[in-house]
Amino acid sequence: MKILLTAFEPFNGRDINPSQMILERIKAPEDIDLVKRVLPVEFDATTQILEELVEKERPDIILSLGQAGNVPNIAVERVAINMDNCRSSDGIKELPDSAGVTYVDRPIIKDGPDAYFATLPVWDIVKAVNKEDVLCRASYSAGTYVCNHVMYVCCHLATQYKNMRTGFVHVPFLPEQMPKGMPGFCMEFSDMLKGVQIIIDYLAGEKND
Ligand code: PCA
Repeated sequence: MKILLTAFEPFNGRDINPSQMILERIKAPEDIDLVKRVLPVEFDATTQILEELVEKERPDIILSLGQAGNVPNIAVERVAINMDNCRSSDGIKELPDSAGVTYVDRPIIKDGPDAYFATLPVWDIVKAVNKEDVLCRASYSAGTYVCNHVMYVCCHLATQYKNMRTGFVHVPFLPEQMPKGMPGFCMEFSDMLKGVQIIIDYLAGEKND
């Protein structure tokens, strides 16, 4: 079995992205071909990279990782929506992607479905991680930035490559990423890494049962 694991480069002026740090340290389970790829935080480039990677590697599973703050838990995303949107929810600020591109309410795939659901077993993953005392929850929004974009593109590809399943996992802030003096949620790196390794090991074992 082949698993494609993706993560993201740092973005928004930060110098680390824990999703990339996790990807670098994840160990391939026995008998699993684990292909790793760090993606730029760019809408258009990720679409092309993923299309080419999937065509070349033909993975059975794509698991994508990214970072999202404001929660204390690992978040297993259930839904990706057909929308790229760089605008903050108060309508005031816009965060261009790392290529300088700003999209507002733009469909990812013209005439694509409004949403796709993750095709990996979200509840099984959530239970497997919590069982080992790492806080993990299902999430019903991956946002509208490049993480949601990647999840949507992977779900769309999974409709073309019928044996391929895909899902997305957000990890929270690391303690050192927290703005000084501001209350908020974060998670130790060792817990994030443990949680994602549990997910990979679970997916590797699942098909062998
Ligand atoms: N998080 C961003 C993009 C890259 C990342 O790690 C997001 O949630 O869209």
